Amino acid sequence: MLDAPKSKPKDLEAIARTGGPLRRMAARIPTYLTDLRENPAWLPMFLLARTMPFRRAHWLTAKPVKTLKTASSMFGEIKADDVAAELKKTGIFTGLTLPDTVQKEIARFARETPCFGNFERKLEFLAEEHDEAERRFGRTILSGHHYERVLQCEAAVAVQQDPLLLNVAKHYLGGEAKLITTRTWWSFPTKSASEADLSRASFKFHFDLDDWRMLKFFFYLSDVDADAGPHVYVCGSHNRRRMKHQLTLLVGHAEEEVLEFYGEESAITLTGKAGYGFVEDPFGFHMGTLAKQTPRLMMEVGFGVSKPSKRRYHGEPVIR
Ligand SMILES: O=C(O)CCC(=O)C(=O)O
Repeated sequence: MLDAPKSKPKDLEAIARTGGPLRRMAARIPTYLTDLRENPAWLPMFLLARTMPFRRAHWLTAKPVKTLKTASSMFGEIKADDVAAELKKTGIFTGLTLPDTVQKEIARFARETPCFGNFERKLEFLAEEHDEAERRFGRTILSGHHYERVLQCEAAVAVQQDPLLLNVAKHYLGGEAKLITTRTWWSFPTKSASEADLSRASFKFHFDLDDWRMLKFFFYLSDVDADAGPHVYVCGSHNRRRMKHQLTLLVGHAEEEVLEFYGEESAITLTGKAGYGFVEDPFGFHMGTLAKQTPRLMMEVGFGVSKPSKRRYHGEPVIR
């Protein structure tokens, strides 16, 4: 058998996992420039939405929302205002479950539809061929996104369009809440990830800054235990930020700095069976850990308050 390959330095996944902060920022410059060209209002958001005074001012502009009677939801009788109240308190709500048939159908789609490795369209392969793809492309492949292909999956579109999601988003973000992302992706365990990859991956706490106010629904489409790359969220970090983390362009910070400020007990590791779902304010610190044993399949449906960007709809960065 061939030796497992090591990542090339220009690989975005490798830079994100193992590059220094400046290298990580430099790798994102083409993406930032694209966002700026598409929507010049992105720049003030990018610079100011990380500071608490500007964020709070922006939250004051949220349009009120009335409790409307909506069509029935695949999630049952969950009340949007209860979810929003929990989100306001802790930044996360963990009580969502996809119906079995929906979860199975999206997982089938994701297995049978080729994905793009490490955010690169030229690394196209089926999830079951992951090991072979690493050898073929000579790369460590940690992720595989389906990008716009997810919209060919009726079950995934049904989740995206479920009335509970928009209703929760409106109750939390305000009446102007709108859909901004839909993506499915694999996180792969890889024999070729070095110990350094594995240990650095656990220092990847970050917050998202794609909009002034955001909300992300995540659904596991495979069973996720401690070895399958569980998502970690720091409760309460959505509305409190140390000054040092407001006055830097970096969004990723060292685990010990984050936990020292919010307390170790604030970090929750989300494990669950396929179908398990949760919704979080992604301004709170969070991370996806590296899958060690089994691949993780995840779906995200995100909401924001500004004009949606074409690029971020499926989480695709710009690579030059
Ligand atoms: O893969 C994960 O669990 C985290 C994803 C994430 O960090 C994000 O969407 O910002």
